[in-house]
Amino acid sequence: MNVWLAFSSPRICRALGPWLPLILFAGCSGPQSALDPAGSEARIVGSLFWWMLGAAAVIWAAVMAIAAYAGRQRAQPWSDRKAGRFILICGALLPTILLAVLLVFGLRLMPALRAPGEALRIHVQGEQFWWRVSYEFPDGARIDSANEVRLPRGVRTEFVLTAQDVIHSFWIPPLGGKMDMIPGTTNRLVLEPTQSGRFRGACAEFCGTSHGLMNLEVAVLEPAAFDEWAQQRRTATAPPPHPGQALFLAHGCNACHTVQGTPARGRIGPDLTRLSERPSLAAGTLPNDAASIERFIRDPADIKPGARMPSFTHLPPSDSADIARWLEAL
Ligand code: HEC
Ligand SMILES: [Cu+2]
Repeated sequence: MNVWLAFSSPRICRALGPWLPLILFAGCSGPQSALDPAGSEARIVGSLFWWMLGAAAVIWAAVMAIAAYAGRQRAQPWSDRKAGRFILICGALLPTILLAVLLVFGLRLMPALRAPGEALRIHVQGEQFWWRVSYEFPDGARIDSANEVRLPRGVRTEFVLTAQDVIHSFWIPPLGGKMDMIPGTTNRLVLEPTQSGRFRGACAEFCGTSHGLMNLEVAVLEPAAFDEWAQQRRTATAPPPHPGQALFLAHGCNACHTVQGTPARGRIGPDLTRLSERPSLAAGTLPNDAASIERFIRDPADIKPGARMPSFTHLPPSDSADIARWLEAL
């Protein structure tokens, strides 16, 4: 049954109406909610939100009470002096005090959001419509990846944010506030995840046709698991032999993509080294399996309008299937 039809009945409307706002609370949890904090910065932002909401409720109630008081019927009109004092106190003094308290509260939270990061630094560059990711370790070693960040729990990690083409915005709601990614400028954001698990970020600045298909996978690992993963990635090994690798090179995919341990060294598109580690494909657009990889290779723009990868509809189906199987196993 169409649920909206139910709302066309006045009786049902009256019965359900008062409860409708509760439905909004369904958005208060999940891997992409700012109201379900899993990081120190998100907890600060979350507490600011609840205090602001509480203050707004108090202000609303006060304004309603003042309006009701001012609008009451009176036998005698107010004198100019009394009316002037009423406006001065209720219209200027009270709002100034309330807003000043909120301002001081907000400003006091800011230094904690600006504390410097620790050892790990992650460079993230916004692209149409994906994320270029490069981990920088204290010894200068680098790991390149795309569309996913892995973070050690409890470490203040510094994100170095830039953009390649247009303005994007980096936002992992459960971990902290958002930060613009601007071409020609470097912005820094420090986040400390406090819970391990999988979360999701999104581009928060309209950046073109597939802006809505630009998600970022986030995996917060226990520090030991993170170190183990980083160590594995830093010692690059060649993928096992597979006919897909030769086809990948023969069809020119290497012009844009890197796969470590192979001759593919392209830098225009996402790094595909160990693609199988990522939970999704094309920035959270498709599940990461051979069938989706093949679908994406044949016609990327069909799945992501405006994607900067040419379509490969001309490939013999057996070639695209082999390439997809090779990538799926990386
Ligand atoms: C002209 C450059 C270019 C060529 C050539 C190219 N790609 Fe891409 N590829 C891209 C770009 C750019 C993206 C990112 C698209 C997006 O998500 O917006 C991409 C994304 C992908 C993805 C998804 C990656 C991820 O992180 O989820 C796969 C898989 C892929 N390409 C495979 C291939 C294969 C296989 C070929 C050869 C048949 C190929 N590409 C040829 C530029 C290219
Ligand atoms: Cu974007």
